[in-house]
Amino acid sequence: MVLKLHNFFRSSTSTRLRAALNLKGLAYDYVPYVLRRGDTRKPEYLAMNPQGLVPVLEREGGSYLTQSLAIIEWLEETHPTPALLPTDPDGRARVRALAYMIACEIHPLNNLRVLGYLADRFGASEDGQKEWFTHWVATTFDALETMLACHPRTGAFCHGDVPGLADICLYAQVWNNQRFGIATSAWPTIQRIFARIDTIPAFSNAAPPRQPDAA
Ligand SMILES: N[C@@H](CCC(=O)N[C@@H](CS)C(=O)NCC(=O)O)C(=O)O
Repeated sequence: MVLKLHNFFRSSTSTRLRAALNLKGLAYDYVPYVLRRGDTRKPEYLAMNPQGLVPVLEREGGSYLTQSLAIIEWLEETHPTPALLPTDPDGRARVRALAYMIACEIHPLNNLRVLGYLADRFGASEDGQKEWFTHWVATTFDALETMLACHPRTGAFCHGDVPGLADICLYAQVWNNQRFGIATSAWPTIQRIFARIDTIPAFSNAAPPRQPDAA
């Protein structure tokens, strides 16, 4: 199977997908785009993904998958091992809840186009955008810290001692936070889990600075 990953080194949704592909042991061709230059607004990109967002996973024969979590679930179904979700329904619900806290409650509010709209439409300064970004991270990370610190199924990773979907989302978000100067030390359990995840090559090789288009 030849896979092409259309992505951007600093995009956290791209980091998620790179980590998932690496964990599944799937090779891919890396196709970089520069978001601020408007690469993903060009007609040829919109033909792959009318939303103009990264990542897109192109499969042999030129069919495209969009939305990082949907793509990761597709990977999980087509390449079940190693599993990114637990086998029991309660465990799956917990891992999905942790992942969605980041993917649904933080990322959409802090996306580049949202920050750009705040600046263009409401005159938000760089400091104002940073305050907005930090507010929405802290709102969810405070709750995430409690949910991780207090739950008996939290282990070396978000759920037990095997990395999975929640760790993928957490890892990518912490990298994104660092770009905005948000230290993880306020959330000790998240910090501990991030440090553990970062020791795994499938993750560290997916990190923004390791990508070919990193500045
Ligand atoms: N929910 C989508 C979000 C994709 C997304 O927002 N990607 C960002 C980069 S992390 C993007 O392409 N932003 C371009 C923009 O905001 O203009 C997913 O998980 O794939």
